[in-house]
Amino acid sequence: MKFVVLTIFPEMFDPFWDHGIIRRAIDQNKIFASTLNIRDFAEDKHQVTDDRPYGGGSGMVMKPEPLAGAIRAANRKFPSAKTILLTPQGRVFNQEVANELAAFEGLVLVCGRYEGVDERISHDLIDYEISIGDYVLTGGELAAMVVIDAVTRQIPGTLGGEDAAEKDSFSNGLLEHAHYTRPQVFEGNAVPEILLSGHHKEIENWRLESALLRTLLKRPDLLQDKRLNKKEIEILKKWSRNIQNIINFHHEGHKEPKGEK
Ligand code: 4FV
Repeated sequence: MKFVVLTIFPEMFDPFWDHGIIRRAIDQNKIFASTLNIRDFAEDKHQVTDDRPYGGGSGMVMKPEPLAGAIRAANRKFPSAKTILLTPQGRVFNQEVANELAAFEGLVLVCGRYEGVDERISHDLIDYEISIGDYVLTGGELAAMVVIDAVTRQIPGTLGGEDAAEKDSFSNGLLEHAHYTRPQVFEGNAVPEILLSGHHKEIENWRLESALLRTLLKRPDLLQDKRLNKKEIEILKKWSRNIQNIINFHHEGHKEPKGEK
């Protein structure tokens, strides 16, 4: 996967390229990462990349010429790459979008600044518009880093275990199960016994129930969009029976509530 970031602040990416899984992926040639300074494509001697908006109003707009020059240079270098503009106007980024982008050979990421970029750029030179969320940033650089980070994780081998990404949050449409590591007891809180049992099947079940419960409590919306498999439906049915029993117990007088483990 090739990443080319078009920005007027390329130095913002130095620490990003230089740490953690991104650094290792670069060292292992799993990804190729580079920046192009949009200023270098400004024709005037002051390398101006912004100007006042037609129609008046506050703020500045990124000029089309330097941007078009930079995008065309990147496309010449990586003809098969898709060109993405980071903008609040775009398709909201999530794991599904990350998986789709990871299938491309390369991504040219265009980072806007000021009030945004001249509309003629989006219209003629951009393949996809991506937003990392419904809020306004001072620039597209942080959004580009978010996209590069999430896409890099989907490149086989960047996470160490070949299949690590498959076990991710959202990879199966659920939030991730609870994680524990040593010490076994921390400030009086012990790690769930099952995780120390070595019973891999039971541990797997526990983790599925943990992921389902956290998703049910924290992001029930995700359960709406997800196709639940037989096992997941079984667990939800069991919980719903338990909850119904408790409700019945409280409604119909205090017979011993029947509960299922
Ligand atoms: C943004 C977002 C974002 C808009 C004007 C940069 C700013 C400024 N990019 N997801 N949300 N961009 O707010 O991607 O040029």
